[in-house]
Amino acid sequence: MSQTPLAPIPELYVSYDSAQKLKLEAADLVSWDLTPRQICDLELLMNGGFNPLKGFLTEEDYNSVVETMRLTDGSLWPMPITLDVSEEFAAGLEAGQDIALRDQEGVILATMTVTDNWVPNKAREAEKVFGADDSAHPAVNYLHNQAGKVYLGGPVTGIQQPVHYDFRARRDTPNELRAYFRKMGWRKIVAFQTRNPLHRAHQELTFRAAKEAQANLLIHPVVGLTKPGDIDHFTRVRCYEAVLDQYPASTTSMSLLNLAMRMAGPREAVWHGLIRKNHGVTHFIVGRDHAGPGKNSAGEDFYGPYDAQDLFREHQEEMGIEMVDFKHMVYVQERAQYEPADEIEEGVTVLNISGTELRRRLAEGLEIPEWFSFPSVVKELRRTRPPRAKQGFTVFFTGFSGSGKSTIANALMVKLMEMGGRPVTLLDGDIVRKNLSSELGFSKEHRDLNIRRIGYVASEITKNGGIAICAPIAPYATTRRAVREDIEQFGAFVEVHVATSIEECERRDRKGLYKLAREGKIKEFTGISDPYDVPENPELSVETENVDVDNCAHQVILKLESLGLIKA
Ligand code: PPS
Repeated sequence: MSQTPLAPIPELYVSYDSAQKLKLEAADLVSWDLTPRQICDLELLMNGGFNPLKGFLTEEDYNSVVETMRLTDGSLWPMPITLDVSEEFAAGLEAGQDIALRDQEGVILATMTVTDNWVPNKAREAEKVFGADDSAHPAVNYLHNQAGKVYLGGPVTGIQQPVHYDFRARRDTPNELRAYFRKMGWRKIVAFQTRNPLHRAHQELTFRAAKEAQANLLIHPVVGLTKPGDIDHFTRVRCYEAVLDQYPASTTSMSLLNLAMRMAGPREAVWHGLIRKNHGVTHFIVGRDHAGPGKNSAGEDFYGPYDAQDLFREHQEEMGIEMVDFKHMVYVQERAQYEPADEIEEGVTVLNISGTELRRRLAEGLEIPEWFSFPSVVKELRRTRPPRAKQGFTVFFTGFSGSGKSTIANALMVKLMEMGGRPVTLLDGDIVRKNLSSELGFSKEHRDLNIRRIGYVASEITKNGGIAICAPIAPYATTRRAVREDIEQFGAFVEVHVATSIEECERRDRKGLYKLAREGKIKEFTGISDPYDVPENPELSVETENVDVDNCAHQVILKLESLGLIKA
C-alpha cells in the first residue's frame, strides 16, 4: 500500500475533449447494448470502484480469479467481472476489435478492445465462485439462465458515467468520496454495506461500531442490483434518509453504491471490502451470513454463518481495510434500550422482530412497535408495501392444451370481479397469441418469448396494484421461474398447475388439435411431440377430472384467501 489512503485512485475515463472525439468515432463501431448488471459493473470499472481492474476480465484472468481469487499478476480479486454476450454477437468479432458499449437507450458509455472471446465453463464458475452449481443461488441462476454464452474480455476506455436521474446528490465515485473524507478531515471511516431498510438495531450497531473504532461512519447502501425480492432502492433510500437524522450531526454520511451484488457470501464480502477500500474507507462491517443468498435447493444454507467473516479476516491485511464485527443488537425491555446480545445477563426481557416477522406485519397491516423501528421508516415501508389484500398479484395457470386452464381462468376472473376492489386482467394463451405474439410459433425460443411477454405485462399489472390472470401452456420450468422472479418484485406470484393428464386432454380434444398432432400435421405439440416440465412446487395443483369448473375456480379463491391476497 504505497498510496496515501485518500489520494485519488486511477479511473478509466478519458478527458472531456477526447471523450467527445471518441463518441463521434464510435458511431462506426459495432455496439453492444449493456444489460442492467453490466451497466453497474462498467460504472465501477470506469470510476475505479473495481480498481485494479482495467476492463472486463481476459480469459486468463478469469480462470485465475475463478480458481484462486487472484488476477494473474497476483492481486487479490474474488469476483469474475465478465462481459457476457450472445454467441451471434461474439461470432462477428475479430481479435483486437474495438466495440462500443451502450446503455439501454443507446447512449455510448465506453469503448472496449476485445482481446479475448471465449466460452466459459459456467458449471466450474458456479462451483468455485458461488460454492455450488445450484440454480437456487440467484447468481448461478443468472449465470445459466440469463447471462450470454460467450464472454468478452479486454481493456475499457471510459467515455461517460451511466446517467442516473434519481438521488443524484447521494451518489459518489470513489474519488468524490475520498475528496469528501479529505475535506471533512475524516481519517478513519467505518462503512456499512446494506441492501435492506435500516431499523433501530442497525442504527445502534453501526454507531457503536464507529465509536469502538473511533471512526466516522459511512452508510453505503447498494442501489444497483440486489437479491431478487428485495425492497426497491427508491423506498430504501427514503428510509435511509429518515434514519440519517438519528445520528449525531457530522459523524455520519451516506453514499449510494451502484453495485450489482452476486450474493456470493465469503467471496462477496472480500469483494465488498476491496470496493470500499477503493472508496477511501478504512473499516468495514461484516455480519453473520454477509451477502448470503438464502437456502439451496436442498433447503440448507449455501455458506456457514461465519464463512464471510473468516475469509475477510484472512485477507484484511492484504486488502488494507479492517473488519469490524457486526454486533447482534437486541432490545432490552427493562432498560428500554438496545444492547449487544452477547452482553446481556439472564432474566431480562429481550425483544426482537425478525425480517420474516416484519414482512408478515407489513403484509397484514399489523402494528410495528416504535422500539423496533422509526415511525418515519415504517411510514415509508407501508406506502410501498401495502397489506397483501391491497397489493397486486398474478395467478399463473400452466398445463397442457385443453387441460381447462382458460375455462378455470375465466371463472376465476368473474369471481374476482364480483368481489371488486382491484382491476382484473385475463391474459389467456389464445388471446395473447392473437394480440401480443401473433408473429410467434411454437419453437422453444418463441414459446419463451411469448411467456416472457406475458410475464412482463403481468408484472406491470401487479406492480400497479391489479390482478393478472395468465393462462398459457408455459411448458418450461426455467421460463416460469424467470417470470416468477419478475413478478415477485412487485407482488405475489401464484402458480396453479392444471394437472389434467395428457391422456385426458387428448380424449377431450376440444379443438381437434391432438388428432392433427398425432397425424403429424401440427409439429412440436406440447405433450405429444414437445416437452412439458411438470411444476415441482406450484402454489396449487388442481385436478379437473371429475371436478367441475366452478369448484376448481373456488379452490383458487381459497388459496388466494389463505395467502392473504383477498379477504373473504
Ligand atoms: S406456450 O407454449 O405457452 O407459448 O403456448 P400458448 O401461448 O399457451 O399457446 C397454446 C395454444 O396454441 C395452440 N397450439 C399449440 N399448443 C401447443 N403446441 C403447439 N404446437 C400448438 N400449436 C397451436 C393450442 O390451441 C393452445 O391453446 P390452449 O388454450 O392451451 O389449448
